[in-house]
Amino acid sequence: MGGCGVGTAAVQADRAEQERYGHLARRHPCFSAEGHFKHGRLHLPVSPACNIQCKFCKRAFNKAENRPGVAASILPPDKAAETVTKALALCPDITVAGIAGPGDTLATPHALEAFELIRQEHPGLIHCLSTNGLLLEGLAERIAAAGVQTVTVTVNGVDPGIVEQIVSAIVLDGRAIRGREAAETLIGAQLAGIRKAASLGLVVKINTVLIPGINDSHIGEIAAATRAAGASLINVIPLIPQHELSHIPAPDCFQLSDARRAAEEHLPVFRHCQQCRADACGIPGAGRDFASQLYDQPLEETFSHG
Ligand code: CLF
Ligand code: SF4
Repeated sequence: MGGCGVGTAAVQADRAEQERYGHLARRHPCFSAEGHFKHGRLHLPVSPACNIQCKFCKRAFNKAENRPGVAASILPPDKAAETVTKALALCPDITVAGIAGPGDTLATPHALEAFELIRQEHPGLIHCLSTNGLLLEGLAERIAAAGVQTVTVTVNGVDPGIVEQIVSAIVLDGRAIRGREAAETLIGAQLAGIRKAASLGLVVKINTVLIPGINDSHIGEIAAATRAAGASLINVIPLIPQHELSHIPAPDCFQLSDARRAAEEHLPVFRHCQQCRADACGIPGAGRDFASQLYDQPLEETFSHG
């Protein structure tokens, strides 16, 4: 991953932010380079369904692919705590229990139920939740009460004209919404959710999928808007071309480097993302994954991806 020049304003922003979440970042593999190579994360694939449709998202259940949205099978929330115990036996360096899918973590109650159970048995682990943000504002208090300390919100645009090219529909209060209205609603919900989560003391990281020709000139605006809402860190990840966006080539390392530089004007940038599966288990920077030992279950034909 390419290194970039960092301006004075960005350096000052980095320092201020890192003072705010440094105590977590050192123990979290996705919030600091230091943590990435030393500490592990376990993903519990408890969330089967999603409430939006991203055009690049093809949900799947299998053990062969290594990318977000893929999990071998869905874990029942009441098995989460014992799965954490097993994972810690396989990889004692795990410091983070994360839930990142395979669907959206807030579209069903499973993730919060799982965190509430894990917290009782493993209170020392950082609880980390990743969401599309549609329901974040309304659930932020319950998320904080469940012991979650770090929240990742995937924000791929803050301009409805851009987001409507990325998200085809959302479902809110039982109503399917499409096109421009869906984009406007999602952006408003994400920014309100980030504001609420940050106001409760949660550390918010932004994940942004870099999609050439759609949001590649917009990354600085995403970082600025999410920072203004209270985000502390951003992770710009390259598109995996699939589904309705399979015709768009993945960004090359120059495009990725330019996008990260634009983001870094506003927020510290995390550069080590592994684009993990929703059932990943291990130290991301160490290149060894224990998911196949942990989740040796038959495949299920149901929803996937997150
Ligand atoms: Fe998981 Fe995400 Fe928490 Fe990390 S992953 S929910 S913040 S514990 Fe990390 Fe994996 Fe990249 Fe995610 S390397 S895909 S940024
Ligand atoms: Fe988008 Fe994630 Fe939902 Fe897939 S699971 S449609 S990537 S929010």
